Amino acid sequence: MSVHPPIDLDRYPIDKPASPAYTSLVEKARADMAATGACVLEGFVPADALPGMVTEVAPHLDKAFYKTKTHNAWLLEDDPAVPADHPRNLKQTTTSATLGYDYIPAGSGLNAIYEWGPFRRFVADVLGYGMLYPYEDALAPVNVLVYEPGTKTGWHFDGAKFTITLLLQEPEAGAAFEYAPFIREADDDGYDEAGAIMDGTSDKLIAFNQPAGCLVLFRGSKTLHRVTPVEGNRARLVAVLSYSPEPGTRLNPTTQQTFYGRVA
Ligand SMILES: O=C(O)CCC(=O)C(=O)O
Ligand SMILES: [Fe+2]
Repeated sequence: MSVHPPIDLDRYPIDKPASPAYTSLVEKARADMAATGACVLEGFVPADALPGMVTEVAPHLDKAFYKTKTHNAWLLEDDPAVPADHPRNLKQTTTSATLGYDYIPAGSGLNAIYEWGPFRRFVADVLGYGMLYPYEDALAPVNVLVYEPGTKTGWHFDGAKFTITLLLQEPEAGAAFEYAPFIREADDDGYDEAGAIMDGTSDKLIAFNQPAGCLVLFRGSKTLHRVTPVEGNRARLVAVLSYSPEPGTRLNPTTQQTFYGRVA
């Protein structure tokens, strides 16, 4: 039995990989990734499917890991070789909460998208991987980040090479996704550029408000990014879907503890 995933396949024909429409969709997405470091697909989930997807996760949101985390943008221990006001050690605060995969209901719309082969194929084609694999981890494969009013995610680079987010519920205001691509490269930690972004003097910053149903792909390990505080009364709910270029990827217990506040 296959559960039909809630994706607008007329607009995004990822179920027809041999079609010219698929080829041009992937080409456009790749060009956007190359030019801006991200690919933004509005209306990926049709508006009429979103309330149901929110209802599926809503009863579990109190199980998310609510915390105030202080970190630097590299999500590493501070570097004692440079001062506290060096970009490498600048303090960031993250107050968004993370719901682990074990609370995403089996058979939910989110899981239907995550498990659907053509979705994974599409993401791999856009990012240039021959194949991608689901995480084999109790907590990491699909998360929902809960941004209660006033909460935010501070400047950081992700540990994973690429990140996929799907907005389930928009806040009334605030919560801009701000990012600067191509900052950290294999041969460059990107301290100078990151410093300029964090002190507001860079012209490399791109900002947008992700509407509900919008899928975003970006290269999180090279892209400095944050989410500004949610304003108004409605929480921002965003799903994060994680795949790996290698089969069998799981988090170590320390990483689980850091991101989910527990080991599973
Ligand atoms: O909330 C978002 O849109 C991005 C979250 C994020 O950057 C992260 O969880 O690493
Ligand atoms: Fe991130």
